[in-house]
Amino acid sequence: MAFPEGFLWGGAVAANQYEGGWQEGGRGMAMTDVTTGGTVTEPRYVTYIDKDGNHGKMRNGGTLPEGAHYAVLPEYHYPNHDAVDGYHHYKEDIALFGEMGFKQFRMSISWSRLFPTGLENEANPEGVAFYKSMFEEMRKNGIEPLVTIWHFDTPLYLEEHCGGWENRETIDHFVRYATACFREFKGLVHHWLTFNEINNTVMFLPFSGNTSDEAYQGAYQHLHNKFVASAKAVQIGHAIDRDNMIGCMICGIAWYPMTCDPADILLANHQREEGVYYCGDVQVFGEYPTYATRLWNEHNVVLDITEQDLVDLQLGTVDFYTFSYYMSNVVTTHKVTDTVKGNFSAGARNEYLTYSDWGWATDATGLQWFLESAYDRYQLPLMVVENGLGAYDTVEADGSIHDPFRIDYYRQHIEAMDKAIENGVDLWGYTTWGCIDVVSAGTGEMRKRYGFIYVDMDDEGKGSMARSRKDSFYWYKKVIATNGADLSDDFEK
Ligand code: BGP
Repeated sequence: MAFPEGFLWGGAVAANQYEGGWQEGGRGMAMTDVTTGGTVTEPRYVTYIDKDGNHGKMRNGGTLPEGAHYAVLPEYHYPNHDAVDGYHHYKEDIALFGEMGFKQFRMSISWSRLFPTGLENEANPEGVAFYKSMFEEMRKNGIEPLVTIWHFDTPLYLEEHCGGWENRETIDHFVRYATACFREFKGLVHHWLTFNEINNTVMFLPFSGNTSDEAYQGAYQHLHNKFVASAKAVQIGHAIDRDNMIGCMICGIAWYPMTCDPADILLANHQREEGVYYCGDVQVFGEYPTYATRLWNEHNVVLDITEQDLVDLQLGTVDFYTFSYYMSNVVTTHKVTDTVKGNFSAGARNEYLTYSDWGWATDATGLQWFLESAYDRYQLPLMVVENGLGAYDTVEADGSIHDPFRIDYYRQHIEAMDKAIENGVDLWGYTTWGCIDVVSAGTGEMRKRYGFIYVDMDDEGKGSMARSRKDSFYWYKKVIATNGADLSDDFEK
């Protein structure tokens, strides 16, 4: 087996999907607090009260009607409010991660727990104390934190009253927040990621139902502002602690052409550029790639970019490249008869692959392809910081949970990483997604479970929040103990 000594095995969660405690410790609200639960076919909605006092809902990414304000409405369930109550269970959870032998735990800081509206000058001491305690708990268990500074949770106040990421001023608010993170957690954290799946803004725009030029204009400006915010944070993070390593995080979908028709090959390349490479190229190389002009022209986008922005992008390039990997998707210029129906997956069905209950293609070879092509392109250390299978779990009468399908999924993907390392890829770590069950980001469901650790909580918010070990818990523990050498089905309970 090729995994190097010191390989960072572990798992990942995000604050809004894990913590809960939405009104505790002085935390302010985020968009996820006004987002309902959905299903694989029914989208999640953002709720509001309009200017006449009527209750309303809209697709995430939509624009609030004139005079309306975001609101929590009594007729809906908001799964992120309590999530899986990591706010009160983190010590127990980190001990379980320690028991599995985690070397690294990826989590995110809730911006509005530190800066409730986003406008404050100083970080909220209760929020700071909470994360310090989490990091200390990790240290006790021999686990290195990998901290995502932004994981889908801009303070709601900034979104509602300040124009969110389309407004340049959000850059300064983010920089103040990131600076507080680097200062307060200096010495406790050395590995950081600025923005989770930064490329989703453009790659997933078609799922919002609005692909007008105006929507692209907003999305590309939003991204530009995040690139600058990230680059400034990188510079500050390096200045505060020379030991800080700061990376980017890209949603790593492998895009394939459906046929060998040259038009399909070109389409797949263009899709990779727009959906995946655009962001990584700016964050790694510190400047916009040649094809950016083509992408902007396709949608008549004209960006507000200052001279200073260009300098910042150059000075704030990332130290390593990380990505999530769940699936591949297929594109074609030909007529498609068999389509995929899932949340955040679409297009032609790939006849060589199997699909999860949520319509995501299981494709471990795609992970090897992604690793090899990303390393070839960037020549930076890589980490796979999310990977996993969202699936239904059944709790047996004796409390055990058998999840051989999850073990199989992980085995295939670990073998793919192993091959990529053998082929020369400098891969530092692997954090599986939702190492403990969390609220699904895409659908808001609890039943779409990823964890090695089961959480007793359902889609209606009923459950004891008790934690229990699935079979995959014991299997992953063995994988880590053997540094990836033993992926067999044998494991001891
Ligand atoms: C990524 C997100 C995560 C996570 C994961 C699984 O896009 O970074 O937050 O949730 O996808 O997606 P889902 O929860 O929709 O199954």
